[in-house]
Amino acid sequence: MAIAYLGLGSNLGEREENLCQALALLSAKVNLEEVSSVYITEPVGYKEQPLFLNLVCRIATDVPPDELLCFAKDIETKMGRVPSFPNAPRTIDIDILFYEDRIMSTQDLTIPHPRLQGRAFVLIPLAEIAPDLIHPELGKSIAQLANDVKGRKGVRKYKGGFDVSAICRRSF
Ligand code: PH2
Ligand code: MG
Ligand code: MG
Repeated sequence: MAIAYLGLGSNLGEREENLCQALALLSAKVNLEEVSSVYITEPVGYKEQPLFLNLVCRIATDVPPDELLCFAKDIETKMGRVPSFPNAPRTIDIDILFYEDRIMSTQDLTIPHPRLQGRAFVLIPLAEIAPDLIHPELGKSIAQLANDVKGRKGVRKYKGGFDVSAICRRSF
């Protein structure tokens, strides 16, 4: 099975519940292996919006990247996300960060995620569960990237990780 890392974020509605529900919905089709702590993070890009809750997770799956993207988008839609402007507030965002050490780009999907190296809200949670993972294009570890990234002060731990097995037992 392939190992992939996903980044999740929510800044509308019941943010913690949204993250939990998205993980539960993901676990219907992929094996949820590890989930980081939840971080409260200042919005990057468009600033005039509520604080985000962010986390990352590691999954194991036979679902190929393009299908995984469709699955993630379906969950976003099911959870009430409506199309808006880039960086707009959202009930849930699910991004594919890495898929094995695959480097690929199509119209809809670029892996590794093209902006992750500049995002403390991704790198800090990722460094918690995968510090030694090497970015296949940059040749640097996640620990190094997280250490060097700007905006670290805007990312604070909010609560410890969810109980993965409890999440997978939940149904929505
Ligand atoms: N997502 C964005 C843009 N800005 N800022 C934070 N703190 N967290 C996010 O998840 C986030 C963001 C676009 O997906
Ligand atoms: Mg995103
Ligand atoms: Mg997205």
